[in-house]
Amino acid sequence: MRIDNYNDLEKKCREIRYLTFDAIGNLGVGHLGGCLSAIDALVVLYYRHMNIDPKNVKMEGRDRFVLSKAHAGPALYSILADLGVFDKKELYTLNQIDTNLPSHADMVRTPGIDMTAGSLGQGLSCAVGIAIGSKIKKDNARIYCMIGDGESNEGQIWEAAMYAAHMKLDNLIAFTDHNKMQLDGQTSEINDLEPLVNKWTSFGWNTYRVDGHDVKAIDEAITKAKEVKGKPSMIILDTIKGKGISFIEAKWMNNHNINVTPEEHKAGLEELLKGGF
Ligand SMILES: Cc1ncc(C[n+]2csc(CCOP(=O)(O)OP(=O)(O)O)c2C)c(N)n1
Ligand SMILES: [Mg+2]
Repeated sequence: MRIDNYNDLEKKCREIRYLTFDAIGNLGVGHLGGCLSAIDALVVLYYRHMNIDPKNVKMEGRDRFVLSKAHAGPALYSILADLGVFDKKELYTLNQIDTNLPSHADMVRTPGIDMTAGSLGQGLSCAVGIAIGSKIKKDNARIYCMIGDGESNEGQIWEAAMYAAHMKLDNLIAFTDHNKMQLDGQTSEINDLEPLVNKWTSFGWNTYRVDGHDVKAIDEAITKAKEVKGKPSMIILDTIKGKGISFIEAKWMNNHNINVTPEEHKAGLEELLKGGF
């Protein structure tokens, strides 16, 4: 499960982009922009850092991941399928009647999902609660969470931020997928987050800001964050909404939840294949 070198991690990112785009393309619609921007960090996390057992997803003391921007569920499902938590064939049931893979990640429906989310703003609070529980149980688990930049406009994020620092949750490492776009506009125009590093730092968090498509930079930030004592850590990922497929990236102003025509599906897969697996 663990991938030791960065070339292979980059290759895994391309494979996960392929699986995710294929599943959404097969359905014909989905949250492509925010899935594709998140994939590199999710891959680094799952293939290098998460202490989980894909054969026993409820393992006591395992690390947890809360995908607070749960509309990126399809990206996480591709990773769980690739790790063998469930069959890759299930990816092609995405968001269809009776599926185990709804568009938004749901712990009741999908093996390997640690928390249900979808109502933006709530997942970080859940992660704080899980991190407190883990401290009480002394099970040495790490709790990871990913929020969006648009999601960071929710007040509840900042309540959770304040309380995590108050509780000195050094077992909590969160990411902001800072792709600069939300559902229908640019975060800088809707409710600007900057200076974002200063905000998290002043809320008492150990904070990094890295290129969210650079697997080495992401890996180094997580590695450093794991060593920090007495504070939670935030890793702000500068990302591109729709990263990895040129014509989806080009629609950066409008690639949040979009239709994929059969022609686009084919063209996107071809482009991803050219990157090489
Ligand atoms: C409380 C709440 N309000 C609105 C929505 C609808 N919604 C889903 S995704 C989204 C935009 C989120 O933007 P961002 O956090 O930047 O996500 P990303 O760009 O990574 O897709 C919105 C408004 C929601 N899921 N929950
Ligand atoms: Mg965004």
